[in-house]
Amino acid sequence: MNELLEKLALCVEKGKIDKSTQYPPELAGEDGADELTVQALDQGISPDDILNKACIVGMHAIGEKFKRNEVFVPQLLIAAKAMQSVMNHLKPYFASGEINTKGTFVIGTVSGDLHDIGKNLVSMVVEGAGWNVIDLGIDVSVEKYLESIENNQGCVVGLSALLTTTMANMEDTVSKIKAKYLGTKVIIGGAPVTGDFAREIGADMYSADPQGAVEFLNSITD
Ligand code: B1M
Repeated sequence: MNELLEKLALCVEKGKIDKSTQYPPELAGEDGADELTVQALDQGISPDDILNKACIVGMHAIGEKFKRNEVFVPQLLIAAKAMQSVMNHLKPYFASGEINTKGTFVIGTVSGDLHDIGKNLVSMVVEGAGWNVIDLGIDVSVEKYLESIENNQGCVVGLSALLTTTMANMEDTVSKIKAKYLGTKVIIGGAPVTGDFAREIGADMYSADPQGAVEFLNSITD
């Protein structure tokens, strides 16, 4: 692989945002994701390659480590920040259609639930995997999900819940989505949620972590 893209993938994985950031200490003073993305574009490396061979590679590596409990929430958050600094440069290419996303993922925390830290992590890791993410936020009503599905035909939907009490709202949301848009795939997650619960309420997938959601999404498109 191109040496510059390898370096960029490492910056995303390690959370090296730009030259001025002191984290991680072993890369202090070196160019970060921000500068390397500019250099890659200047060298004529395609935005598609920057996304697929650096950004996605770095986010995949950190996502796998998080899944294996080798790194924790702060490391995942800082990697997502580095990923965002790459995305800032790539945004115009998404807008012009020069880079195609893998699909659209609509995510939100279900009605009555205000917890968003886990949902935000899933959102960032999925975006880093090359998906267009529409984040509906917290306390999302069924109507808001349905409206977003209507406006983004073919999207995959993600629901997060952190309270045992709002798991009932998750069930209601899944059943109303399936009643109106049967073919729409729904992934659920959050600390109290389980695979058994997902099967019980007719969701297509339960994932314990962001990387599992990415694997499911990629399995749909592959
Ligand atoms: Co709340 N809270 N909280 N809280 N809170 C819990 C969840 C609780 C377990 C604490 C406890 O009692 N030990 C408890 C729930 C008990 C239960 O339901 N059985 C609880 C309670 C009771 C409450 C309130 C009712 C407290 C009160 O007001 N009396 C209240 C409810 C408000 C509401 O939602 N209506 C409340 C409020 C809050 C704060 C606002 C103060 C704050 C949220 C801030 C925020 O999110 N911006 C908060 C917090 C921070 C927590 C704890 C401490 C941490 C949750 C968290 O962010 N974890 C939590 C206790 C705990 O877990 N130790 C607790 C880190 C996060 C990365 O993990 O969200 O599980 P998690 O996400 C993981 C996976 O689950 C997965 O990926 C993530 C990364 O691995 N995942 C998905 C998540 N969503 C996914 C979706 C997917 C796939 C994977 O696909 C779509």
